[in-house]
Amino acid sequence: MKYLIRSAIAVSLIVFAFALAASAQATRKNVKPKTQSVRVVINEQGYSPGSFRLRKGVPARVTFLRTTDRTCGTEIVIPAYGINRQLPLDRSVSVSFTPKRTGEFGFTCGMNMMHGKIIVR
Ligand SMILES: [Cu+2]
Repeated sequence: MKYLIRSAIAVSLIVFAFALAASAQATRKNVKPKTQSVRVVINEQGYSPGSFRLRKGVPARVTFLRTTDRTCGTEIVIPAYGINRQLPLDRSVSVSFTPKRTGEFGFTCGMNMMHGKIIVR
């Protein structure tokens, strides 16, 4: 009888430990990052990366760096967020916004000739 009780206690302790570990993992997965940041370089090939992902509801900082004078990417336009900024050569320009809706949102140069994509999940 004593043996049975001891094994029952041991088994429930093990189950409890697993349940604790599982819930800790679930909590970690649900924690949203406070900010997110991405760097985009404008070189002779265009935007690099040409598309990137952002999480909805998390303040984002996207930094653009134009490293060439051979493209027309001297301005960055993100219509969905009302962003339109000059990109001086070799100078980082950061824009900040919080993605409110999921979906795909384009960014372009000032003449809408170069194209990139923001994917909000
Ligand atoms: Cu252009």
